[in-house]
Amino acid sequence: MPAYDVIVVGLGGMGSAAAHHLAERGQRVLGLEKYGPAHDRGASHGGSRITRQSYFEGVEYVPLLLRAYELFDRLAAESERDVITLTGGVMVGLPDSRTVAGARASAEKWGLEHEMLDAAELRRRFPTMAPNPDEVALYEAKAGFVRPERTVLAQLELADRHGAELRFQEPMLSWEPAGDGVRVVTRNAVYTAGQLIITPGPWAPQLLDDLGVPIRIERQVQHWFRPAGGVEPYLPDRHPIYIWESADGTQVYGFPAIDGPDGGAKIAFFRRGTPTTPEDLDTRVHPPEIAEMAAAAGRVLPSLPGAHLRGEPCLYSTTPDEHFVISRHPAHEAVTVACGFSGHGFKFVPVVGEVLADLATTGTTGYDIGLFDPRRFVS
Ligand code: PYC
Repeated sequence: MPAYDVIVVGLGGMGSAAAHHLAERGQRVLGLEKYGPAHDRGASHGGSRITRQSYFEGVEYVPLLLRAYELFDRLAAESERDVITLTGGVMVGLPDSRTVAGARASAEKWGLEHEMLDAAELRRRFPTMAPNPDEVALYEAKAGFVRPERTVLAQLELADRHGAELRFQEPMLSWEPAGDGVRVVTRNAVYTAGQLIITPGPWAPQLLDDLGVPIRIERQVQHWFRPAGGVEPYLPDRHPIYIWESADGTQVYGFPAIDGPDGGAKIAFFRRGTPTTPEDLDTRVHPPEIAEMAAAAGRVLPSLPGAHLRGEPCLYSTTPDEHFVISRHPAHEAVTVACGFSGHGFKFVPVVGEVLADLATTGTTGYDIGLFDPRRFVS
């Protein structure tokens, strides 16, 4: 009999969620992580990630989001950590932009509470914002932000509380099928399990090469500015999260000043990443990047770009269609994979953990994950 029911490789957002759900279900879980708990080498750091329900990326995501909201609340209660805050949020752009029209399609399909605001109303409600006269916004009160590092720590803590064995600084070197299960090799040991879950984050090209999914690892920079006009209008009790698509398709996204007057307000480009690998990541942030971000920020929030307080690169793992990959491995019954979250995955963390626990324990899930099948890239 294998020593574990399930080994989870990669304990970032998705892997720590899977370990938590599996351990809670009474599975014998081993979690392996290359670095330390809630490290900053992958895609689960930077203090905040947007959460929202009127999802412009596709109506298919909404049932998962509704469940993720429930699970974030449960995680907050069980871990006594502040992992989710609702500030309201606006999706801004031309009425037929992907950001606005897509968000509206999801809101209408699923009956989500929302309001459509014209430019004058957007400016009236949120005086920091300077829309062009032809731009509109979808406002939803239930948008806000989640805290990636706290979420990972909470999930690890609860996994541990439910009996998972979690080993850090212990990367998987290789795995192979063994009987009905798997054998996993690290520097320290050879482990056996009935099931393996691989949640590799930006190490997907190395660890899941055989999936045939062309995932691009991109360096994206998050910037924190001290608002030039004073921080008060940016405090979270009066400022929403936003995603703003300009007429040329450029999208920026940002947050209120969630860490108080001295922390600044975070803003970033949604896309625009440059290809990299986790090992080659350039962690410096260069003056032209700051200038480009300040100019884009100033176009939509003229009082935001005061002093640049800091910049932090993070890694996106982007699939060609920007939809996730979540599935049993097509060639290995004992292996389940989740990767390619394309910069918009963190808000799904607890529900992806639940789906992975379903797949590893029963081979199926009640959620519709057809959109995330890796075979869509294999002709
Ligand atoms: O999912 O809301 C999001 C998001 C915006 C930019 C990166 N992620």
